[in-house]
Amino acid sequence: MLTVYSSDHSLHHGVELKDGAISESYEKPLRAETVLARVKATGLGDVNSPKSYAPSSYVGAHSQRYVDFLAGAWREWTATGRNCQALPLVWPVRGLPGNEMPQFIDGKLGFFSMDAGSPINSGTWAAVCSSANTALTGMDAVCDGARAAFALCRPPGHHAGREYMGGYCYLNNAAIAAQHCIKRGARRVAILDIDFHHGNGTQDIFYDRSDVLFVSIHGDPRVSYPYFSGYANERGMGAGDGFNLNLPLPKGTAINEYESALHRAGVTIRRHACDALVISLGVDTFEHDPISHFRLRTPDYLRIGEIIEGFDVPTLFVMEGGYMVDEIGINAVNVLLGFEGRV
Ligand code: Q9C
Ligand code: ZN
Repeated sequence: MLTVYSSDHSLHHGVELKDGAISESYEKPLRAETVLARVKATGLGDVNSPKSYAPSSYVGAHSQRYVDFLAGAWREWTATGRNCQALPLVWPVRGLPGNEMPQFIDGKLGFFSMDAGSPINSGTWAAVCSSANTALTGMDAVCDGARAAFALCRPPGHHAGREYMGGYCYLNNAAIAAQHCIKRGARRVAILDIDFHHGNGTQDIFYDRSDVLFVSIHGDPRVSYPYFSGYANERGMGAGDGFNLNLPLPKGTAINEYESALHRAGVTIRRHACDALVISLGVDTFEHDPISHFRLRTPDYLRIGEIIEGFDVPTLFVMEGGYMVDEIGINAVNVLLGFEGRV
């Protein structure tokens, strides 16, 4: 299958607040480079650069004012005389009114974020646009008739909501691709999120819609990030009631229980009778992932790809998380090889 990739992702290299100190983020450029190397080593298929899209292509999944904030954040931050990475430090929690967008950058950072996991530096916006354009280019290939495509996106996207960044994410690449597919004439799209973490941002964007089904398999939010969403009773609202399915699983989940959840997801996806399927492909479900708690092993990813192929829908794979860099390439590409029957 076609892979879409740009080295522009490396313009973004963030920091992480962890254990009371600041360090290099787990979400680093070597992740995408390792996946690309494995794509080439296995001969998965052609590797194309993303096409350019106007930032208006991101509106729909996101609000105009949020896209404007991301585009201008670094300039507004450095205009205050600071040259370090920008991180939010104050949030409108329960009990604070929090409805007014602040004018000053420090306030905007909190207004448009869910946590301090998405630092902004000089290259962030260029990398973020390139990542979204990678997903859009992959979706155009699928809309033009490809059985499948792989958008090797970085930074990831599934924690980014309609109006917020967080969890290493800025623009929601999978949601932007799904929205683009609808805009190109699809009646129904499904998004299946197999990253270890709940795809809270994707859920947020489509929660009140019936045209885009969202299904997520993830670590139980009672004990895993993002903690405040991903529970089974979140089923959608209004027209979207019944079009959001969360399948939380306990810490330590291995392939047998994971496969059962994947088959449950498949039943709901088939019932949706969609024109296209987007897979939020995180491989932080791996047994040795440094920040996650499932126990999937390298051959299990081949099986996951085989099962997804059986859903029988044109499919765009969008790279999300996975932080065990040594094995991120083999695990992610195993899903794609499994999909292609190369097992
Ligand atoms: N010490 C994605 O996988 N940090 N984002 C959790 C770990 C946030 C993960 C705390 C993890 C975000 C795309
Ligand atoms: Zn994740």
